[in-house]
Amino acid sequence: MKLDSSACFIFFSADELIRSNDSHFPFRQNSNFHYLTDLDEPGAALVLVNGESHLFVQDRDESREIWDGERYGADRAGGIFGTDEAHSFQEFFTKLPNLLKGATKVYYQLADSSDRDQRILKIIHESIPARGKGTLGNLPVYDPMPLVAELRIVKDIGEIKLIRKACSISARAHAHILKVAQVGMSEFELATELQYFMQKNGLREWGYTPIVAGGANATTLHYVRNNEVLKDGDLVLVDAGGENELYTADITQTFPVGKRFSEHQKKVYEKVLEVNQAITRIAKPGISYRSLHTEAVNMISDALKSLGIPLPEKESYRRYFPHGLGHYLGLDVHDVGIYQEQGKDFLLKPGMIMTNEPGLYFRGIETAYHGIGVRIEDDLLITDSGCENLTRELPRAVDEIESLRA
Ligand SMILES: [Mn+2]
Repeated sequence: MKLDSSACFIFFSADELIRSNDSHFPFRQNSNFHYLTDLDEPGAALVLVNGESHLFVQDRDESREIWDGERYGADRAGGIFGTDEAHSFQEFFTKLPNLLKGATKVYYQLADSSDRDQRILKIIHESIPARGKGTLGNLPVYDPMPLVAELRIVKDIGEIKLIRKACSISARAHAHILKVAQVGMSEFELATELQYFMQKNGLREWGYTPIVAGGANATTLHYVRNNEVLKDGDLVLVDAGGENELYTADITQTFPVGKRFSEHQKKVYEKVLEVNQAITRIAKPGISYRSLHTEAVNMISDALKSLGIPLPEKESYRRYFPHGLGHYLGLDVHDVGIYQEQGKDFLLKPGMIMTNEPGLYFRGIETAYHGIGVRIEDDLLITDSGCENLTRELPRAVDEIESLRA
């Protein structure tokens, strides 16, 4: 990645979000801001310009800290987070004009906060005279996202270590609920069993809203109500993962609420598992995500035919497999990164992490499989020669699952 030294990069922390009245959602830092600073406070900004880094943080304030806890403050933050300068966030908009003086372009993500956009665009506009008589027009503003995504798409050793732990604990949490799920339990109670195991083993937060979908609820791809009762004879689909220092796992398993799969459920499950396992065998550097997706589509189409489902058109499989094979994984569950570059497929490289999540869903169509939804999702780290399944501690075979359910 080539960076223009006269560019000025501006990044903001996430804002706190109100849940109800005086109560906030748990604070979750903006992923880019965390990636670039490691600072997990709200009310902060980072400016990179002229080869220097400037961090802006909340002031120390005992009257607020008594409610919300200790803050770093500018005096300490520079040393802790390794920036060249640290300032009070109160001074951000008064210091920005000076920082912009030698800049020829600005990287700032517009439309994240309209209030912030207006203040920054105003400062950019007002900087015209300060940039000298040869200046005409505003500094151009670019989205920093493509550049940051280019950095984030390949994980370094430290990041892989964090994701490996998130994946391992989450996989074992899934294995745990294979043992404790019961007929008559609510979907949210099962989510809590999973969360209990994760938290007991060191993952504090979900990486995304968990999906616990009994029976036909599994055919709603983003079912998050999780408020129904698990019934004997149904499958339950659980898509959930924990976060380790903001890096998340993303795992889905599907298993019988009772002791055994029905014949129809088992057929569907085994077809999906075959696809999942085939992808794990072939994922490696130098091939594209798209080619893996195409392989999955071909296998799913063959599977549907062998289940006796007519596929009159080329795209008919989409009714039963409406999503992609997977996505990149990292700080965001659907992590940043491109899948195509100038019309060409982007090729996998060592250090990239992607999910492998084929599924089959029988919704709204009268077949013998009506109401069955199965997804099997693992997290694959691309290595030098192939891939490593980071979530392999979760048993997948029908007989393993049935023996844990018995
Ligand atoms: Mn996923």
